[in-house]
Amino acid sequence: MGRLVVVSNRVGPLKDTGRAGGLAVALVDALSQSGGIWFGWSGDVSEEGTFGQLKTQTTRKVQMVQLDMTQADYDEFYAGYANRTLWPVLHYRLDLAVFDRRFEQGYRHVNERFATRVAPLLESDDIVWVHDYHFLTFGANLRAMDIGNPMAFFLHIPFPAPEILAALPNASSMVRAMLAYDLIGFQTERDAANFRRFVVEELEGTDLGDGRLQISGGEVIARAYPIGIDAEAFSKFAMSPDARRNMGRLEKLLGGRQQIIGVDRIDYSKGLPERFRAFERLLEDYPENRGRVSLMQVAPPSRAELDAYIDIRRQLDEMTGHVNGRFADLDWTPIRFLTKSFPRRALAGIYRASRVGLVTPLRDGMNLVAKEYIAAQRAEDPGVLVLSRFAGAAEGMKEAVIVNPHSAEEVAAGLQTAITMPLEERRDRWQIMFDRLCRNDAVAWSRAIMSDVRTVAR
Ligand code: GDG
Repeated sequence: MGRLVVVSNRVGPLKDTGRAGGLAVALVDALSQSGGIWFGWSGDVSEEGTFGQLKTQTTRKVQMVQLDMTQADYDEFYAGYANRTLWPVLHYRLDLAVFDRRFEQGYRHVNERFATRVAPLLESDDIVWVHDYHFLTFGANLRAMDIGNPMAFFLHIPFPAPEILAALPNASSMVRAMLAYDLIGFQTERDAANFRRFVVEELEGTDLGDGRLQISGGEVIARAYPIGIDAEAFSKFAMSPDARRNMGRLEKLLGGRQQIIGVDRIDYSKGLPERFRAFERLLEDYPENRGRVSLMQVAPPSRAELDAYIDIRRQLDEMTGHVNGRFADLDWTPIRFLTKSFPRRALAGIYRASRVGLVTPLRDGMNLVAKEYIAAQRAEDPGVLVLSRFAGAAEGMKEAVIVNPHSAEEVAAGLQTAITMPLEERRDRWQIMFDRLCRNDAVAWSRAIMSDVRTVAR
């Protein structure tokens, strides 16, 4: 068995992966089985950029190799094409997308530079596994250098319907470049089907069935591999002393009232303003909840330099003030909006102390918060997950209360169902989801991809 070479925008950590979550756990598991390299951006901007020295850290079997970028690379590749063009388009938000030829050129350049730096490190029987929308064209760059190794790619975010993607200038050329990978993995069946449809309709490929595509004489796999979490470990987190301490603090504060919890990076894809509006609607339509049910939203800031993100933060501050001004009482604050992050164990305790997990993205590749919320619950008295139909997680969590996040009325009704759900029904729904999470965990996910890529490699 050859080594594994993982390529992703950000790299690591190799140790204490629990702090970073399921993805790091899965990748470190895969890497430490076969040994290998984890390659990506160092997070630093320097004058030499991708021409500078590789920053290498080695443990027994795994090498972490990182590379700087120049300021121009950062602006065009990362803040530009990745975050201002691909992120909105792939989340169906053409209204927010910026199309700028320099961004695309910068993106292609950084992909090409990264490929140039990885190529000399490869051994002939290595498997290359590339992650996410930052590196759509990277595989094609490696192939152009006559690298014949098996290559897998996994897209963590949605792949939109061809009707949406067609609005991206040079969409066909981007997707054609993706076909350099032997296996292209998606979060859901819908994403994989959208991709196959694009290849058939726009690139004259042939759908061979069973997730196989034929194009220009070659064959690739384009299938769904829904990402999992380290469910058992997270469930243990929720019983750790740290988690208990946070639970205790919260339960004291709640004094028998119920809490709805939301945890999301501040991002327009997460549907946060719609969520706050739906909570207000809950208090309007079901007034018995006034004084008895509160919403806590944990929202670590992200990409704070982009305008779209500044706007959303301002909007959320205003809505919190509005709802609290309208409904708060001496001993009850309806919305608590915390723009900070918590350690994972504390987070697990917060989930466990909350009767309802509210996960209502407008679009989301998967959404790991939905899975973590379930993993953190008490088997004897579990909470209820209210989940957007537009989160990838909805495909495999049908026992949640599934809602349309655009409809405040429907989300409010879903919340009311969750708040009033009898214990037995809560337990039944939870058990099915928890068992499924344990079977399809993060390690199973990476093993499925690694095993399939071996079957197709040219
Ligand atoms: C992308 C896709 C896909 C959040 N607040 C805190 C904290 N978090 C952690 C959560 C969770 C992670 O961040 C967020 O993961 P999501 O899946 O919800 O969303 P994205 O960041 O957008 O991730 C997504 C994912 O990739 C994996 O493929 O599911 O669809 O968009 O793990 O717990 N962690 C800590 N403190 C916080 O305050 N420690």
